[in-house]
Amino acid sequence: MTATPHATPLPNTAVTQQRTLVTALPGPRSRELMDRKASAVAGGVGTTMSVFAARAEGGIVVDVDGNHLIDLGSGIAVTTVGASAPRVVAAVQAQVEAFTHTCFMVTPYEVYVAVAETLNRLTPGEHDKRTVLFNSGAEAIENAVKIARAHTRRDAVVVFDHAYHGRTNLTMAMTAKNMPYKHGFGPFAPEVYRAPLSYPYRDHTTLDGPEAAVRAIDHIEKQVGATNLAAVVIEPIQGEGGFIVPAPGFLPALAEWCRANGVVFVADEVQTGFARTGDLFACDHEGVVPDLIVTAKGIAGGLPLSAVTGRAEIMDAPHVGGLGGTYGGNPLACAAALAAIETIEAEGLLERARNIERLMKDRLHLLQADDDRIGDVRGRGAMIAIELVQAGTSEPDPELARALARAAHQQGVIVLTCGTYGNVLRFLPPLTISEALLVDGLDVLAKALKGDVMTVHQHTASSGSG
Ligand code: PLZ
Repeated sequence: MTATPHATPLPNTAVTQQRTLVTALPGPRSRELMDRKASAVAGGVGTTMSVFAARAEGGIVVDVDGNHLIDLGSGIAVTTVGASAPRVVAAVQAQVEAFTHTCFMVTPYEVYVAVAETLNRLTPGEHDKRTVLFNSGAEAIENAVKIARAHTRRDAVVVFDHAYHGRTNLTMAMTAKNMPYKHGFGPFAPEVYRAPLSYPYRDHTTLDGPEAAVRAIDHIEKQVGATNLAAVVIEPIQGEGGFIVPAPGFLPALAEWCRANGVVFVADEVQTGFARTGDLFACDHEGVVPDLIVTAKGIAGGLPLSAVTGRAEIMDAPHVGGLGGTYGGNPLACAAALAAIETIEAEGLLERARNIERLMKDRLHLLQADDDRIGDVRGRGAMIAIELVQAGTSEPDPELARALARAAHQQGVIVLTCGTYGNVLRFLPPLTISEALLVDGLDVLAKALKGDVMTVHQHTASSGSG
C-alpha cells in the first residue's frame, strides 16, 4: 500500500519572472519523466511540450530541470489571475484546513452558495438568476443542455462549425473537429445539429454579422425547426476552433431569434470568461444577454470548477435531485473561485487584458506587415491568435504553426496551436504577466518567423491543444 515516491516541490521562494534556460529543452529530468509517463500513463494523453512542471508563479513555469519558461498558455486559459495567485493560494490553504469535502448534496456549505451569488451578480443581465456548480467545462455544458431540455421539453441542440464543447459523449457530438477529439469514439449523442458560423477571415464574401446570422437561422429553421429546438450553444469567441471572433451583430441577432422562438440561448464562456477578453465575459462586449452562461477554466485560478448560471425560471426547470454530482462545487475550488474573482477586481485585470491586447496586436500587426504567411491577427484581450497560411493565399499552413510553436517551445516559450485546420497559433497569457515577459515571448516568435523554422524537424507530441 505505498504510493510511488515523487520529488518534493521546490522550496517556497519567489520565482524570478524571467525566461532562463539552464539545459536544452527537454532537460534530462524531464526526459526521464517522459519515459516514465510513456510506461505508466495511457497513450491517448498527449502533451504539448515534453517538459515537466515543478512550480509556476505569475507568468513563469519552472520545469524539473530548473528552466524558467514564459507562460503564454495559462494551462489553456485557466490561470488567468496568474499561476499561484497569492489570494487563491491563501484561500485554498485556509479551506483545506477546515474541510476538503462533505458533498454539497449531503451537507451543504456556505462557500458554494457564495460562489452562486457572485456568479448571479456578475454574469450578463439584471434578471433573477440561479447557479449550479460542476467540475469541468464539458460537465457544465452537458448540464446546460439538460436544463434547457427540461425547460423547453424539446430535444434538439444547435452548435456551430468549428465549435469545441468538450470530450464527453454529448459534448463530443457538439464539438466539430474529428481528430483528435472524436475519431473512433462514436456513436455520438443524437439531436445535435451544426449551423454555419460567422468567420470573418474565411467568409470570403462580404457577409456581415447580421447576414451571417440570417444564414445560420435559415439553416436552423430549414434543417431543425425552431419548435424542436431546446438550445443554441455557442462560444462568443471560439477557442479550440481557432479564436474565431464572429462579425459584430452575429451574436445579438442569434440571441434575438432564440428569444423570439422560445429557444434557450447558451453562451459557452468556458474559455472566454473571467476577464480573459478584456470584459468580464465575452458576451458583455456586444451587450448580449444569454439565457444560460457556462463558465469554467479561469473561474477558480487552476482548481477544477465549472458553473451553469441563468434565468431562474429556466434553471429551476429540472426536478429536485435532477442536477448534481459527488464533487460539483468542491469547497477548495469554491474558495479559490471567490479569491480569483476578487483578484480580477483588486488588480484591475480587465484593464490589464485590454493593455495586453494592444501590445500584442501592435506587434503582431507589425510582423504581419512583413510576412504574408500571417493571414489574420485576431482575438480580444489576452485571447489573441495569428492564422498562418501559405504565403499570399488563405490556404491553411498547419506545418508552419507547428514549426513556430516548436521553435518557441525550444526557446522556453509556452504557446499553443488551435483551429480546425491546425494553423492557428494562440496566445493566452495570464493577465498578471509582466510586459517584459510578454515582449520577450513575442520576440522569440518574431525570430522564429524570420529564421527558417520550416527546416526544423517535427517531433512534437500531438494533443488536442497543440
Ligand atoms: N468549452 C469553449 O474551451 C475546453 C480543451 C483542451 P473541459 N478547452 C480546452 C483539450 O484538448 O481537452 C473547453 C472550451 C470550451 C468547453 C470546454 C471543455 O472544458 O474543462 O476541458 O471539460
